[in-house]
Amino acid sequence: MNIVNVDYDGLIPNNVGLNSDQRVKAALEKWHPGYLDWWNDMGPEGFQQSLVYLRTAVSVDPKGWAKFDYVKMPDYKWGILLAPQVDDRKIPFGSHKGEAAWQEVPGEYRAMLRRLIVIQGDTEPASVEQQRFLGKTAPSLYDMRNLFQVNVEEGRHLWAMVYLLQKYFGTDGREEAEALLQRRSGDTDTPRMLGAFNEETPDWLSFFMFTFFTDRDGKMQLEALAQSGFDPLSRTCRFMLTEEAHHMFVGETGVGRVIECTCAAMKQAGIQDPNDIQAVRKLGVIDLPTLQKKLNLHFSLTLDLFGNEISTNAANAFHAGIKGRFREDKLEDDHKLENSTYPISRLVDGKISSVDVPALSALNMRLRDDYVADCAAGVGRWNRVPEKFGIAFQLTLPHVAFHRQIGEFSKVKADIAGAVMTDKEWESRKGDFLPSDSDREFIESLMKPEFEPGKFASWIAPPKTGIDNKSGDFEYVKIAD
Ligand code: BYC
Repeated sequence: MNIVNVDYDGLIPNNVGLNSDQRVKAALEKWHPGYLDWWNDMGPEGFQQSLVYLRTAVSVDPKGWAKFDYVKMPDYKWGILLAPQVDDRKIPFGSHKGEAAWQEVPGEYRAMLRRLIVIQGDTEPASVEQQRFLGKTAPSLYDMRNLFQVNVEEGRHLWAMVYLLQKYFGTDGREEAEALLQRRSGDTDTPRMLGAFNEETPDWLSFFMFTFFTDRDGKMQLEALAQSGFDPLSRTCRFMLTEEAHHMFVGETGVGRVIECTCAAMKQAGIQDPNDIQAVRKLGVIDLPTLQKKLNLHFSLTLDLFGNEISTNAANAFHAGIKGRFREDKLEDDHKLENSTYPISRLVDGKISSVDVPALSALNMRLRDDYVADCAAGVGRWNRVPEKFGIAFQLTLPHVAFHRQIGEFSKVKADIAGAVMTDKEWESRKGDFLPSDSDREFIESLMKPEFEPGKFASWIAPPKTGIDNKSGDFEYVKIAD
């Protein structure tokens, strides 16, 4: 079998030799119709017959792994692709550090591994469900195509997790694979597993913020799982990360283009004060303070995805060699952490303080700190745009205690600078920090579709370059009547 190039002959493109694994092949072929039913019911609404200029993974060679072509989304080739196996790979951390990486599930860690794979798998279809109505208000065909690209790849990431469940977890794996198609984002009876994946993505600014912030949690979690001593999980996540980069590109450039459009319109209209919200909104663009509120919302929702500050689950997963740290292989310490400490923010006597705790129990925070640093770098890049236009406004990340539902800070109300406040103060000031109903209505009023090739809605600037180097007026989606 050629591990780099993908076998396209069967129903399920793959580089895992499915043809010689009849049991798993049959299980996946049985799961396939249910997946397609889910995609047709819960995938992008109104565009299933349209031809979309999509990239499909045809190889796992980093030098050239994708091809672009027009595809109807239900005909997309959702395949199973693992990064090539590293010869003689060793478990890089935890109590088994230095032992040969596992090619089969170690019995004692089976439940822990299954849980992590199921949680990861659950987020993928959830995001498709959250974004299913956005096509109808796309600000351009370019953006619509990017949305659908993200959606089909999240679908593929579900396949990636389902492959692991079907191949390595027997009957329970099959049951979990079925359940992944049953849960629904936002459903009161059968919600998705993690909070942020049950929120709505009601408009395109939310979509861009989601792909910047929440897909970046995806990156961090996948990086941590890519370090896993369970080699098939590591290889799966490594290839998923290749695709994930584009999702964050969509978010970062999407928000960047919104800022660009706002600043250009302000400059042209001679508006100096970014806080003159009404004047800016009259230009048909999104004012920067509202953008900041959207940022506050998505950042805080995403922080919850890192779990609790002190976590025995995280300590056990690291100790077991199942889930590592961000870029574990680049860190220089003993990779066991049994005698180390790590500083985390905690509430002490009602005040937020830094406290040293055992490093093993603080691994969620370690990953979250790496995440915050990664976000801050992106926000810094956004801030170059107002600077370029000479507009005195800088976006900032709110304090980690702001607007939290999980962990230490869910017990208190804090403002964006991290000052603890009473419930009453919070009620009266939350509209300063988070989008209010009228902010939401304003954004919604801008969400008018622009489906003419090469044209863009009033509130977003065109991209610097096209996808696959296509020209500005390229018809990225041929919309079916
Ligand atoms: N919502 O010990 P703790 C992506 C639960 S995004 C609800 O702190 P742990 C993507 C927790 O399950 C990446 N419940 O938990 C992005 C536990 O419950 P049990 C997705 C929550 O395990 C965009 C209890 O609280 N991948 O790929 O250390 C588009 C105790 O908590 C939440 C992963 O997350 C929450 N937010 O940390 C598409 C990787 N937080 O078991 C895709 C896999 C905690 O005691 N998951 N709880 O009943 C993990 O590594 C961890 O399970 C978590 C939680 C980081 C999620």
